[in-house]
Amino acid sequence: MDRETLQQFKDTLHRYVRERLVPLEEEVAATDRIPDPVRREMAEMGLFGMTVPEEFGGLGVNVSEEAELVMELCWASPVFRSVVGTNNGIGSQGIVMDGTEEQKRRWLPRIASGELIASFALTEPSAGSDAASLKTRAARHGDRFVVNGTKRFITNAPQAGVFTLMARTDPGNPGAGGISAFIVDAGSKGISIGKPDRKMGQRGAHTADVIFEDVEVPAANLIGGKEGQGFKTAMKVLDRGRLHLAAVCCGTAERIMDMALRYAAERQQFGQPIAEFQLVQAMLADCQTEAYAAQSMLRDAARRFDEGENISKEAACCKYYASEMVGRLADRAVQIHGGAGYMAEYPVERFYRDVRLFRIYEGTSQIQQLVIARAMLKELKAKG
Ligand code: COS
Repeated sequence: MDRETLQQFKDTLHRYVRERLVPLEEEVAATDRIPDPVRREMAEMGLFGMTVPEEFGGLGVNVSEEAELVMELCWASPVFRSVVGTNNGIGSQGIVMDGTEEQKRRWLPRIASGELIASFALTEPSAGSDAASLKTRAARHGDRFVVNGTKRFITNAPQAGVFTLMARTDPGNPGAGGISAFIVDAGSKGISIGKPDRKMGQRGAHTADVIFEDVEVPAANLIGGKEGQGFKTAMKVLDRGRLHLAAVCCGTAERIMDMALRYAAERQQFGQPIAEFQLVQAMLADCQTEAYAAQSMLRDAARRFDEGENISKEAACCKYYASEMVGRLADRAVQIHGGAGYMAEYPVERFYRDVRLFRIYEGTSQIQQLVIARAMLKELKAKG
């Protein structure tokens, strides 16, 4: 995307988010539902297919551009981003990165247009952080696989049209090498979706169990046509997803900071705006400094990804730092609001709950630390 087009797109999003999405936040939180017209408008803007290559009907943005657009979108409640999040991120990228030409042609255009919602089905009741221990089984029978198992906390599952599914094709290999990735039509016989989970926040964004009972998946839907590659596909998808998530955290942080700053500038105590007090200023300054640090990390890692560098370690650093950063910002913003910050009347209370998820999903902070430290040790070994 050239600079001018990107800037125009950002400007459009900037207006759309403030004029259309922010006024809907309360309603979405109260009804736990994104209005259908919003989904349609997002589809018309191309938001479902930002990261899908142009030849398959998407906008084909690189990670740097994706980060800028996602930061813009996340001025509004993060649940709006969630509508398009999986189609651009973990739901589609397995096909984009490792799918065959035929698989890309068949699935990506409908994902890019928003006709199909793409979900990522990795986590299971007994396999969360230890993703390689997953038990869902895909047993080969000639030109098809038969899938049995349960996936848990699957984002956008209730709306999903297609799943990127990780399942064990080699029962003799209990580790990462026994796992394969599939494209599964959500309408396949034998798939049932659990009731949407009741969550701490993020009302309007839905997660649910997905249960597979003797689901037949054509062998043509094995991503890349190769068994045993599914864990690596999932890890690559998560590397990119972690940069996307860091952008979500950075965008949300800007909004939270704006709320804190405006409140501090308006709220009078002891005869003056509380923003005049140095202890409040310290909190504001810490918010700004950390938000800037996270954005700088993100932009650096995104550029290096776009230049073809392996940035697994940096993506984990970004997701780790940005999600912890936005948690600290939300906490300070509530503190600056004082009693009002604890009241549902002020949006900062909702944001405080919403951002708590970012330190957990797509790899907890502890998993990011583990990925970072392992990479450091590997680099040391390579240096000798
Ligand atoms: N890119 C490509 N390949 C990768 C990779 C990456 N980022 N990370 C790991 N791999 C490969 C490894 O190279 C290894 O391949 P070989 O056996 O050929 O060497 C294989 O995958 C297994 O890797 P590893 O031994 O590191 O796997 P572990 O079981 O130790 O697990 C962690 C690694 C913990 C990092 C992984 O399970 C993980 O990310 N867990 C969190 C999962 C998660 O984010 N869940 C969120 C829900 S999904 S929204």
